[in-house]
Amino acid sequence: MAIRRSLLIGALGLSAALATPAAAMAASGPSDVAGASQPGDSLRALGANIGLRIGTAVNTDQLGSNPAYTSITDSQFSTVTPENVMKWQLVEPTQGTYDWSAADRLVASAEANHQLVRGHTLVWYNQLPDWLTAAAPSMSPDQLRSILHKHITDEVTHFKGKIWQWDVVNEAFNDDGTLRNTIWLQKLGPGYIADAFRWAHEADPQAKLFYNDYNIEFTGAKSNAVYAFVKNLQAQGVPIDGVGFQTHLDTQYPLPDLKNNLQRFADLGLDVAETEVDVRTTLPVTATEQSAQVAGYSQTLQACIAVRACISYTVWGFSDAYSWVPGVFQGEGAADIYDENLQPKPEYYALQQDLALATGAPHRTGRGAGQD
Ligand code: 9MR
Repeated sequence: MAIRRSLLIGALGLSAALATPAAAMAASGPSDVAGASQPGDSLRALGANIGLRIGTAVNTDQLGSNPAYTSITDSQFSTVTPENVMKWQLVEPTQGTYDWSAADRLVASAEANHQLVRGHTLVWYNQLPDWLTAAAPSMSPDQLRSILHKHITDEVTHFKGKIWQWDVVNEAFNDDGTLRNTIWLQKLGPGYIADAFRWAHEADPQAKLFYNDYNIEFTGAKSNAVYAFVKNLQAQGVPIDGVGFQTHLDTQYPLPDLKNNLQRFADLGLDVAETEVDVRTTLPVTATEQSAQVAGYSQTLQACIAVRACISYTVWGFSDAYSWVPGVFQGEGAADIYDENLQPKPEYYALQQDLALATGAPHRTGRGAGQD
């Protein structure tokens, strides 16, 4: 009780920072904003107090070459996800010739900084190599199956023992709950998903294997379909360990029941994770919209904190300088927790505050996420 009271007092200070980020900057000083001078207040340290890994997607062009970017990545986060460099298009640009260099650099950096790695992603319809996209339509199902089997086996084997969670299959469902009409579904039928999990498990039995998708954060046709599908995989003995909720939010859409939805998947005996969190809005950002963004980050983190099986909370990049959003949603952006100059935004302080407030919450102690 006493701990909780003192945290509340601490949080009041953070609330003031939320209201006036400039005041917070002035109070904490510029070196603090990169998380360098107060390691105990970093997201990763506060997450560690409650057994929750806090992660980011990493742009490997910036990691190592941009000192501020690198410092924030290393100091604030305890898991990293390659934003692109483990995708098939990047690792096998020419059939039979692998290029693991960028992904290997990220894995080495993670090891050096005591971070775990979320592998992303083995089976997707997007970012496939051109040679595969060109040849797949004329391949027989057996040919395509053996290419997919080889891809999964080779990639998982290459990183064996170094990946905490693999996004084995990504975005296999449509918003209406039907299976997405990909080359995999067309040629191999729905069984490709179970096969992918079995093959990944054979190559690295220790890695936690995840199904990952967007628009499954709230209950509805899509999340109900994924729920039924993974339940069926479990019934067949398919080695699936978790479901990743990407959590790409937009301030114009509500997020009704994330916590209850995470909990129903957890009740299947699965781990759950928020894997790609960002909260976009229309530009230029008004104060009202930014409040909604802050609330979006807070709501998503609080839901993860409240669900014991939620083992990691990952933002899809931390800086507006490198976000995928403006390239895809015209006129939208500012979706991240640091601004374009790599300074923390109120969204960052909201996460920090929520983690600080959760410290001592009894239901989170003893989580098996393996903190450093
Ligand atoms: O952030 C990634 C961006 O750099 C790529 O161009 C894009 C290609 O589709 O993929 C982005 O990451 C996606 C992730 O792999 C899967 N979920 C949606 C993410 C945002 O599009």
